[in-house]
Amino acid sequence: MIYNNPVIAGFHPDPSICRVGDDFYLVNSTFEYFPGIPVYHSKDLVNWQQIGHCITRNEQLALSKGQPNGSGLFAPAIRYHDGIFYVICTNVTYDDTYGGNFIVWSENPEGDWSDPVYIDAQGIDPSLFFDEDGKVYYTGTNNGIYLCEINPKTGEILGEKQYIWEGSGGSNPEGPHIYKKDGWYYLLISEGGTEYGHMITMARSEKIAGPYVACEKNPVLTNRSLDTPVKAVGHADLVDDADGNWWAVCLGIRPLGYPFRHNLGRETMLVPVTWESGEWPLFGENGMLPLTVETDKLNGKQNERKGVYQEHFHTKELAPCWNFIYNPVSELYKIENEGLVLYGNECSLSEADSLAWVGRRQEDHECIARTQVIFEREQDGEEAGITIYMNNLHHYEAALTRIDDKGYIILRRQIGSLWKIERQIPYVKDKVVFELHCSKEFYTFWYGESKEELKFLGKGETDYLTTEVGGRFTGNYIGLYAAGNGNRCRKGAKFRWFEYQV
Ligand code: 6LW
Repeated sequence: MIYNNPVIAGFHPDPSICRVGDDFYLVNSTFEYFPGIPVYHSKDLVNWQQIGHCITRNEQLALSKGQPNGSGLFAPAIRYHDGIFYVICTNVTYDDTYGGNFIVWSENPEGDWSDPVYIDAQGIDPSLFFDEDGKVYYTGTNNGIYLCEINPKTGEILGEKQYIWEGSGGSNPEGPHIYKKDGWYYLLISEGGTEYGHMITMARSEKIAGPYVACEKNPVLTNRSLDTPVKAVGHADLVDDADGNWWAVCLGIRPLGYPFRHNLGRETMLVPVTWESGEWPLFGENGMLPLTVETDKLNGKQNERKGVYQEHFHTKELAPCWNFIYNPVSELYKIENEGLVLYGNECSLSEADSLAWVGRRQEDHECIARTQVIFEREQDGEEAGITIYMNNLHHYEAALTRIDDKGYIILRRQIGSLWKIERQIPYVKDKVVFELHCSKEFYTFWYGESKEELKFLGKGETDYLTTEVGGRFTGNYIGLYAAGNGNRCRKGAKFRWFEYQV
């Protein structure tokens, strides 16, 4: 069969995977977005469905504000042992918000997951290894890779932390995972940083505490300096299938063009692996990951991405594809049977703070999003609309607003500290349909009373809403929002429906 990477499109970095019988489960990092740590399920490794999140309750943890795309939930790892799923992760905070490395666990991957059990261990990118003798080990990243024994239910560290490998000389040795095979302990890590120099390296030892000897073929997987459409390949996790074939998931990016800039974030890729007994694993095509993979080790067919995702906000809870920025504030949103109502607070979109904002990932370079919003504007400055959002300093939006007591539709673009209202069109009606066309070149906005009669509003270059221009670890979201820009909005903005079309 032939499949195309990514297997999970859009902002889905730092994947970790485990298998239980014929079922695969995968988690990703989510940084400042909530719910945190999505859990995906697959039976064939190429078609994935989201079945929930690990962090779904404000009481579980608080995400610290003010460091867009660079704080919050970093790389997680998922493991299964004796009927229990464990997810270990790091809540990176830069203020007095409580953070650090923690474990959540559940007997059911759909959740609910436990409250975090915090671990007295520094650094990021924790992982767990369940050894055959019943001992459980924590591997971590803190200026090198270290190991210690741990009780995974209490988080208690049971013994000394010891460094086991510094990597092969690349920058940022991180993302460690340990596997036991054919009498060897294999250590897999990432090096080179999560950008264009990213690579996977390995070492192995007859004892879990080492000494670890590096694979002479390192890096075992990288796309650096290669003419391939997938770049920055790294942060991998190995898994075998029920037939004994080996695979790896990893992150990769699909830049827009040249010079390389990417707007969808780091996405989850699938890598075929050959791992003969007693040998080192061989990844992809001679250690390179192609965009399209042909393999006789998988059956079935990869789902088409073409189609229209329709949302009518009829369910009591938002579908799992919808996220908030930071922990949600309940009075800022309500689902009523006729839609999603957002109550704008005093914040504006350019503030790294809790907003009346609900978004879903842009997963495709070429796609269309549309929504109908009803918003009775009663005071100057309040607005509601649709935004393509990298972070609080990099976004374009079309909105209903009120200026000098008159109703308008505006198109605003913010790129860093520069922002401008590109268009301001008198519009007195309270109801409007906005349409956002996404392409590799432009984000183009349209408006009208119905989706059949739209007028051109304006556009902005895609290049300026990319990680290389203004982002860090996340990808673009298509957001629905209401903002009071200094005052709380008098009325809620009602989003009747939303469509995402590829
Ligand atoms: C993550 C590190 C990395 O913790 O980027 O791609 C960091 N690898 O392992 C944030 O995603």
